[in-house]
Amino acid sequence: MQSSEIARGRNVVVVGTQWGDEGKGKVVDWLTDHAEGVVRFQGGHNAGHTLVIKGVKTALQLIPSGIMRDGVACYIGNGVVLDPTHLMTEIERLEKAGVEVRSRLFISESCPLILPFHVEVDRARELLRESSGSGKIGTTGKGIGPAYEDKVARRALRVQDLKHPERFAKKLKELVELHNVSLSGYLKSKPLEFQPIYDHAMSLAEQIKPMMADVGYMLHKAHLAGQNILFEGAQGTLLDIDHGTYPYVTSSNCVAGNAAAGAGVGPQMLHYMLGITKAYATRVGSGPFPTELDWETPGTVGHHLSTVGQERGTVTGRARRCGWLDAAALKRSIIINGISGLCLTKLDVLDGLAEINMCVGYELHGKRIDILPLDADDIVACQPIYEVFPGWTESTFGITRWDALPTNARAYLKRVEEVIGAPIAMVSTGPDRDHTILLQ
Ligand code: 2SA
Ligand code: MG
Repeated sequence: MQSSEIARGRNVVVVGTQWGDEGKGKVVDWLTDHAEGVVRFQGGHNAGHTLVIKGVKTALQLIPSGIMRDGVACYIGNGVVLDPTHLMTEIERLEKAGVEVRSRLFISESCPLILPFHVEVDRARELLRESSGSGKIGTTGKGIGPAYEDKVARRALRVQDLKHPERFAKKLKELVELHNVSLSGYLKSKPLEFQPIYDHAMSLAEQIKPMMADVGYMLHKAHLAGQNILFEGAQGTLLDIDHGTYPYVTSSNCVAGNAAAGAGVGPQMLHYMLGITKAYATRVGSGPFPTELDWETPGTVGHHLSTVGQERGTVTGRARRCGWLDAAALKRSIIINGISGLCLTKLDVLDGLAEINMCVGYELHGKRIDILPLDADDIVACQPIYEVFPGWTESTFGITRWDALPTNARAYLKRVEEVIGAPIAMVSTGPDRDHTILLQ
C-alpha cells in the first residue's frame, strides 16, 4: 500500500461534506495506517460506517473505525451521545468476529447517555410530526436529538454517573418523570418505568467502568508523545445542527471545528481537514435536496446511482435519495470546514453514464447564486444550474493511479476542484482499502 503525505506527522480530521454516507469509514480505516489513535467527537450510533476489509463487510456505528486495526487506540469523545446498551452489543459483535476491543477503547466520562425514553421520545415525535402534517425529519430513531436536548438543558445522565449508583438513581428518577409527562401527554405514547431502566444500566455499568477515561487528557499526552490522532466525523456538514438544512439536520455539530470541542482537545491539535465527498449526492431522511433525481424508476440515472452505488442506510436500511453532485453546496462545506484536501469516493459508480451533470449554482427568485443558501425554504426554491460533462465507458473500479483514469473522469474531477476551490487529495475507486488513488 502507498503511504500518504496527508497523514504523516499530522492529525487529520475526517468530515463528511454532504449529507453523510460519503464513505468516511473506509477513508478513516485507510488513514489509520499512519495513526496511533482514532477519536469520534460527535453523533452517536446513528452513524453507520461500512468497511470492507479483505472482502469482508463490517458496519460500525458507535465505535471508531480504527478498531479494525490491531493496536490502534480508539476514543469516544465527550461530544458523542452514548447508548450503553448499544455500546455493549457492538462490542460483543466485534469480539465474536475476533476483534479485541476492551483493552483499547477509551470512553469519555463526560459523554451524555442515551436512555430508553430518548428513543421513545424520538419515535413518538416523528409520528406526531407526521400525523400533524408538519412532516417527519426522518431521524434514525436512535434517541439522538432528545439525548442532546437533555445535555444542553444540563440534566443529562453522563457516563461518569454509572460509577455512582445513588446519584444515578436520583438523576434518573427526575428524568423519567420529566419525559413521562410528554410521553403520556402530547406525545400520546407509553410512559416508561424507572426500575427496569435503572437495573439494566447498572447491569452494564461494571462492564463499562474499565473503559471510562479522561479522553481529552489522554489525547493531549498522546500528542505530546508524538502520536498521530485521527478525528473521525459522523454524518455530514449539510446535516450539521447550525450549518445544515435546518430543521432537517442531526443534533450535533458535524463540522471540523467541533473536532476539538467534541474530543476535548485544543484546536492546535487539528492539522489537516480532509473532506469526504461522494462523486454524486445522496440523502437519507427528509429535507431539501436541489439536485435530487428520480431514483426509483428503472432505467433512469437516479436509479443507476441508487442500485450501482448500493445506496441504503447502514443503520436503518432505508433507501437513500440520489442525485447529481452539488458543487455549490459542496463549496459551503469546504469553506465552513476549512478543508485542506478532498477525498472523492465512489467514482466508479459513474462509470458507463453517457453524460454527467454537476450543479455549479442555482437560480433563486430570479437571481443566480453560486453557493447553497442558509434558509431551507430558499433551498427548496433553488433551481440547480448544471454543467454537463461527457461520461466514460471504461471501468474505474479499483484504479490506483491518477493517470490510469479515463480522460473524461479526470476532466470532471479537475472541474470539481475549480468550482469548490479545494484540491482533491485522494480518489476512492472501490470499497477495499487498496482501491485508492493518492494525489498528496
Ligand atoms: P438523527 O437520528 O436525529 O441523527 O437524524 C436526523 C437527520 O440526520 C440524518 N442522519 C444520517 N444521514 C445519513 N447517514 C446517517 N447514518 C446512517 C448511515 C443512516 C441510516 O450511515 O447509513 O442507516 O439510515 C445518518 N444519521 C443521521 C437522518 O437521516 C436525519 O435526516
Ligand atoms: Mg453512513
